[in-house]
Amino acid sequence: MTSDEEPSTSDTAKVPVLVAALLGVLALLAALAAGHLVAGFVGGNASPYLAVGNGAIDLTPVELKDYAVRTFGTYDKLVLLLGMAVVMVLVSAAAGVASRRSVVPGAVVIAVFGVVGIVAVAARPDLTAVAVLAPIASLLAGVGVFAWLRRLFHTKAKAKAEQEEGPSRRSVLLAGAGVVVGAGAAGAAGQVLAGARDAASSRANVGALVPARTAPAIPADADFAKLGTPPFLTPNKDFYRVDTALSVPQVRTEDWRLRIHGMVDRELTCDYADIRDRPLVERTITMTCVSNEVGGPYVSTANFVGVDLADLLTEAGVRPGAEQLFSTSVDGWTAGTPVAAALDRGRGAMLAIGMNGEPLPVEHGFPARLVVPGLYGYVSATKWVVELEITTWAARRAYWLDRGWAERAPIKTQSRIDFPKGFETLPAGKVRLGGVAWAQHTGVAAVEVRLNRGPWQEAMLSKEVNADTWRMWWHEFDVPAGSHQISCRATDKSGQVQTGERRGTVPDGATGLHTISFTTR
Ligand SMILES: Nc1nc2c(c(=O)[nH]1)N[C@H]1C(S)=C(S)[C@@H](COP(=O)(O)O)O[C@H]1N2
Ligand SMILES: [Mo]
Repeated sequence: MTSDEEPSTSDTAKVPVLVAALLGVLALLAALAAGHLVAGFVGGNASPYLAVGNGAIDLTPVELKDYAVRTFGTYDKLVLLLGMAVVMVLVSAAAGVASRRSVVPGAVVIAVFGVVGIVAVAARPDLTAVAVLAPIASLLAGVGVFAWLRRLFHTKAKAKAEQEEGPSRRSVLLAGAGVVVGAGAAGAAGQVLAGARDAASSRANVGALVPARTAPAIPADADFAKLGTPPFLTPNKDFYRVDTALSVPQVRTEDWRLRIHGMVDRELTCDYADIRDRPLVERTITMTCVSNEVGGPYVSTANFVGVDLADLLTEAGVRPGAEQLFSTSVDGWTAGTPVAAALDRGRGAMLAIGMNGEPLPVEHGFPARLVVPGLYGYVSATKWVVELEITTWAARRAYWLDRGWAERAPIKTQSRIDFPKGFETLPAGKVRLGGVAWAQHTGVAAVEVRLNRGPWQEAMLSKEVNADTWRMWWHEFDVPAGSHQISCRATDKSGQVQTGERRGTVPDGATGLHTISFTTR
């Protein structure tokens, strides 16, 4: 008999350490599952695990966030969720062990988890007050299951120690297995229930969004996809995605409202029908993220369908002195756009509801988002948008501003080499290279390339679709065997040549020339 099982006075009979740890983990499982089940009724994003993860993202210091994105790329959120899971399992196991003498330490740890969950859910602007029922269910299930299982296991240990008849080994194991099965069933039910109420089913009912004014057809020579550039229009599934949402906000058209207020003559509130029943326009626009490194992938092009932001704002009547269009997403994320850019009809800022012939995909902001040609997404492209406040720069500060990014951020002229790939080995002789360039709102006039720091040579450009979209380019060099380097640079239609000065993405977008190395033999 180990000292762990040493019989002593009544309630100090201890279960083995591993069993004690398992009790903590089972209680955690029950808690998460109960929360997930209730979230199925009150809104999927109320699931405490997701809510805590979302809260963690908002609280994460910028340096750590940048590190996570750099290190894990688009897996950063998965890594966060897994990391949270590991920490929770370890803490729960430790709590179980700490409770070998008394139920109190474990119950306290579970209660603390519960309170963190309640705070995280209550802090989510896209959830209503009933949503806290989910973390409350977690708390109750966690403490309840822990106390119950612990009592069962400890009674058994004590009976064994005192060589008395206690609960059978079988009933104790069954209780543990029951918790696992019950948690699985509750979790799955929550998933199904949330799925039935999520945005996808609402989106499936939207039907065709037929623009009154369609965008000009994309000419066949608008890209060099056959050579290796991206296709001119990015399919929705390939369109880059950048947002702070761990779980995609689920907004149904029937629940969506857009409120326009602040420095306006009359407040407006529109529902989905109000927007889709207007004459819709379609525009081909290339969006870019300020976090795109030189040569990076966060740039894509789509046909957006929606209404002119200028029309909506003019209906509300923008008052003199207004500077900032402060837009808010259902998940609380915010962006600040110059009012002048939103009102400028020549720019064509939109409240978009469609993308490439479909309703907006849920990840891209369904039911509605902003798209402002020529401005980086973080200052213009609010997804799941629910509020437009007309205000000043001094009155409101948008999400990324307190995290080191600039107040104004027009997209910088950039060009990228898509082929050959960096460090590729090719046959010596004629080497074809190509890629994309963008200078939104001014337009790309030329792309030049150079081999091994030689003279700049002008590349062949694809047909221009409009000044707000990217242009593809290609060129050919005669290359002897050896290792080589190529760079590209774009010139916009105002004659401005893309700067070669290397700067990082913070505070207002990276600059520098995309340069790659390859070998020929
Ligand atoms: N609600 C919300 N909208 C958002 C963001 C966000 O984090 N949350 N990110 C912005 C940023 S930084 C960019 S670049 C664009 C990206 O839009 P996409 O994901 O559709 O490509 O959305 C913008 N809109
Ligand atoms: Mo972005």
